[in-house]
Amino acid sequence: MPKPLNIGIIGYGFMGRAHSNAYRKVNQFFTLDTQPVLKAACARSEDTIREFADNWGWESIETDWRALVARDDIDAIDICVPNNLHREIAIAAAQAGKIVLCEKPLARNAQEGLEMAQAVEAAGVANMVWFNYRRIPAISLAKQLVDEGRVGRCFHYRAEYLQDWTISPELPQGGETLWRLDIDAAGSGVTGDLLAHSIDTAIWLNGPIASVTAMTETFIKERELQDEPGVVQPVGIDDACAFLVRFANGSMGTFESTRYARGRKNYNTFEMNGDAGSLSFDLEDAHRLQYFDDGDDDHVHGWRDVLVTDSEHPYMDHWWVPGCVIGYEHTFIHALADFLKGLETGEGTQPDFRAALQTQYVCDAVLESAKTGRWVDVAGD
Ligand code: SOE
Repeated sequence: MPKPLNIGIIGYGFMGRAHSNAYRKVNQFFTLDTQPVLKAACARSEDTIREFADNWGWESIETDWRALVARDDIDAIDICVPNNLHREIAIAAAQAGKIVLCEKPLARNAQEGLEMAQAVEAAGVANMVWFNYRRIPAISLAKQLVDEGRVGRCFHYRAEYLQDWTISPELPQGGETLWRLDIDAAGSGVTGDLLAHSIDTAIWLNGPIASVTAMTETFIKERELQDEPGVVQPVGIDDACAFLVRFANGSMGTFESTRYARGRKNYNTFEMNGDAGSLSFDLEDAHRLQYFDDGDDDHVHGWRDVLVTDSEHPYMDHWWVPGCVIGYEHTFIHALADFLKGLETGEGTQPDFRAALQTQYVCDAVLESAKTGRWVDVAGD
């Protein structure tokens, strides 16, 4: 019998649902010695969290996260609330001896992230940030190919993360569903929300980022508040951000993100070009990895379109027969399976808070460079 791990989740939105689904499914598809138990769900509104808990099978509810953290029957706290609450909850949970799982980005800025990393390390509790895109089989395969030397010496890394859902000036900011547009809740706009994903993937595949130069733009300068109709306030977030980087390994990178790319819904792409080969990925075609091998014979030199659904591919032996694709929600199941395995072996799972802090340092450097117009060296531990 797997050992129960009692989970207390805080938040019920997009990520509350994605994580709940992972807790429910992980033991069906992965053989593990640990079984997450959906023990308690927490949010301020009793009606809302009751409905959420009933839908997903959470055994009990709380309306105060401090009460959840104080419960003896909770082993792990999962933070799925807006970014401004991550720090306080994570530190309290760590001090209470709980395992801490946190939705990305780790925090609003590196200072908050550092305090969180120090808290989990001081308490000696397991921790992970849900940078789920690492767990897309095609991206995990890209990592495998990089580690096998198939890209070789990397010259270029290119990432784009484009959406289009904030173009309307009528869209309000703040409140329960639009906190990503509120600078106080989110900490930044596309930099912390979307580019954090691109940066996490880039560091994983191509190593640390040494310095950056950036520009940001806020296209809609003021918006009504969702919670106070008629009240209009300046917009503090970056609607779009583009930056250049120098990686520590000598390669150069370009990153671009916006929520104003009409027609782009969740266009999260990267390309790497090395002396031995190239890799290219697009989230809107997530089961494919494009690979160019310079070692191929001349007469078949060309990009390979690898359909990443075979049992030899990362994670795919847990799913269906070759050719049957999996989806977005599976990335959270993979992250959870890796986390539980890391707990069982004592080896931990990446990215933990300390690793996710490196992404936070890059985000801070990007925002500073956009303000000063100068190249900024990325801070580090
Ligand atoms: C923003 O629209 C968002 O929901 C991000 O917050 C998620 O992290 C991203 O993966 C999908 O887009």
